[in-house]
Order: sequence, then structure tokens, then C-alpha cells
Amino acid sequence: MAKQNQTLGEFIIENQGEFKYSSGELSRLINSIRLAAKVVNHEVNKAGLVDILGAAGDTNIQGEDQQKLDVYANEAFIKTLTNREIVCGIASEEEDDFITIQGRNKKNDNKYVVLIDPLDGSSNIDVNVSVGTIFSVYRRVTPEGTPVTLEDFLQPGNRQVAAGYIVYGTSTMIVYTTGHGVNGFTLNPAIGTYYLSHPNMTFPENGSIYSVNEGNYVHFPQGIKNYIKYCQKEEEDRPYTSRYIGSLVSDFHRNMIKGGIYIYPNTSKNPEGKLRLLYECNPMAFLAEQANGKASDGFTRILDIQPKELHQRVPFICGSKRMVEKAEEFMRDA
Ligand code: P6P
Repeated sequence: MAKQNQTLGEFIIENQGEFKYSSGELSRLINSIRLAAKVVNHEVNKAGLVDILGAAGDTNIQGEDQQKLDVYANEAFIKTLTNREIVCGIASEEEDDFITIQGRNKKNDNKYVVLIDPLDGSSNIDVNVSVGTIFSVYRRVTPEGTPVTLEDFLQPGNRQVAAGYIVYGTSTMIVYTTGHGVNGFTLNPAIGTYYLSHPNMTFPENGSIYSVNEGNYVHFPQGIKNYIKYCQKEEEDRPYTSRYIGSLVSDFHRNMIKGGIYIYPNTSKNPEGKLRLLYECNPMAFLAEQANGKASDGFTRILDIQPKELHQRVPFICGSKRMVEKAEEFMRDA
């Protein structure tokens, strides 16, 4: 039950009962993400004042320049989760392979694995546009006490036990679900406490905002081209408004509050799409469905896709249910 102005800590304790099979570990996991988010927020908010901007001179497995803040955020989340011995493994956009976390007793007796995109939209950092952290939590499938394997990470999104994001925007918010709806908490930076500001978040059934990088239009599948023309046509409640920030967390967050659809289709440059299934699309799809929205690759429910590799990409259509269904219709009819 969500009470206005409840702190995140109070909310976690009050809803502990919802985490079946959990002896408080999932609550501690959410708490450690809350702490790491504060640490990253502190750096993101002063980016530009200290030598933390610009590329770190390295590239990640995606071949993308690693911004210093990317690397900082990755290390902050990994360190926080590792020191608290809550998870037995972590996968990150910034790490080529998954990381095995052993407790001080050198055992692997924790039962959760976490997958993270530590700083999504990081190309926006240098231009002061909001960025975000995305996280996804599963119960391991291999026997407790044994080292985690790739199988623990390649689970379909419908097996997630928790997912969420932190948006470092005009205010810093944590928005997450444990399968019982979506709740948003806003950080009061003066005292370092998150307060429940957006209880029971839901996508409006329909909307009038579409978010897509139209610069790639010529490379889109015909069905997506036809849907974009539908959005722009002067008819009924259209033309819709085009809003694209280039930061998935920010576009998703706005569309969940106002109603809208986010599309990143496959293109000739990215034949599988650009977004990563495990630590971008699955967590956002879990949140979308928990908020009465929808998420697919145009044909298949995102949460039902069986992952084949850690950094696998998929086409992604996500947002207000009616808008996603209309886009899927254009994909089927193309
Ligand atoms: P493009 C950021 O790199 C990201 O993964 C998402 O946050 C964002 O929506 C998308 O890629 C932007 O990609 O190709 O339009 O710049």
C-alpha cells in the first residue's frame, strides 16, 4: 500500500511481505541500489565542474566510447552490490562478461543476479541532458552455493523479480517494480532521502506522443515507416507530437506520465535494433506491463523472448497499450 510522502525505506519495509521466498534480501538489494544511485547522482549533478566529463579513452563491448561517468557509475553499482554480499552475480553494459560475486566466506550463497545499464544515454552527459541507470533482478536458476553461470543471466524477462530505473533529470527519481505495480520516489538532495512522489504509476491507455529517431527513417522497416506517417496524418486525434530526447529512461518516463510510444526499430545500421534485451528492454518492458502498458519487438512480447547472449539487441516498441497495438498492426500489415 502506497502512502503519500512515505520514504523509500519505509515503503520497502512496509511492502516486504510482497517478496515471497525472500528473507529480506530483495529489500536489501533495492536498498543498495538506492545508495548507489545517490553516489552516482552526486557525480552526475556536478559533471562539468570536475574532470569527469568526456570519454574515458576506452570503449565498451558495444564499441561505444566509454564516458568517464559511465565508468564511474558502473564501478559505483558493482562496488555497492558486491560489498553488501546480496547478489551472486552482476552483468553490465560496461562489462564484456558477467561478474561472479563471492561472499567473504568464498561461498556463492546469495540467490539474486542483477543486470544493469549503469548510465544509459551517456552521450547526453556533455550536453547536460538527463541520463539514467536501468536495473533488472532475477533469482538464480543454478544451484545455490555454486558459481553463477551464463544460464543465470540468459533468463526471459518474464522471470524478473524486480526492475527499475533511476532518472538523473531536473530531479532524481527511482522508479521500480517488484511485480506489484510501479512506484516513483523523488530524491530530496538536501537530506538525501527519497520520498514516494508517484504512487501506482500507469501508462494512459492511449497517448499522443511518439518518440523515435526520425533521422533513421529511410532505414526503418516499411511497417514502422507507415506507422510514423499515420502519427503525422491530420486525422482524428492526430497529428501526434514528436518528442525524442535520445535517453531511453527520459523518453520512457515522460511517456508513462503523459501517454506515448517509444520506438527503436531494426535498421540497416542495426539489423537487430540498437537497444539491449537484458538490461534495457526487459526491465523497461516489465515496468511498462506493470504500469498497464505494452512492450514488443513489433511481433513478440519482449518479456517472452528467450535470450541467446548477454549483449543481445532487439527492436523495441514500448508505451501506451493502444499505441503499441496500432504500431504492431502496421508491422503485421506491411
Ligand atoms: P540514437 C542511448 O545510447 C540509447 O541506448 C537510449 O538511451 C536512447 O533512446 C537511444 O540509445 C538513442 O539512440 O541512435 O537515436 O542516438
